[in-house]
Amino acid sequence: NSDDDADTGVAVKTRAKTKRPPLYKVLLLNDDYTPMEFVVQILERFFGLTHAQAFEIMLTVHKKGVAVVGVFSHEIAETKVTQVMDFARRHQHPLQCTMEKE
Ligand code: TYC
Repeated sequence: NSDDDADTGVAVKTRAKTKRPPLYKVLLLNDDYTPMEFVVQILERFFGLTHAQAFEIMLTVHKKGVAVVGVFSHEIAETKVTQVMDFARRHQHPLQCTMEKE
């Protein structure tokens, strides 16, 4: 057995490690100016949420200040953040969206 450690009689099993990529939370932050309906629209459009799901998350952000919208790979999370920030800026709303490692 090629896994044996120099014939000490101790077999050391090795196994190829399949490393899962790290996941990132996409966070939506509250502010006093962005209309509630606009936030709901963003959550439907970019995160594929139903109106009811989007409304619920919007309310959580409104009441608690922040909420996790979803968990994604680094690249997907970055895309979501960019889409939200661009869309908010185009409509001149101060809405903030960020990501952080899970
Ligand atoms: N607080 C905003 C308002 O009262 C609504 C809002 C909710 C803004 C969620 C941002 O991420 C947000 N119009």
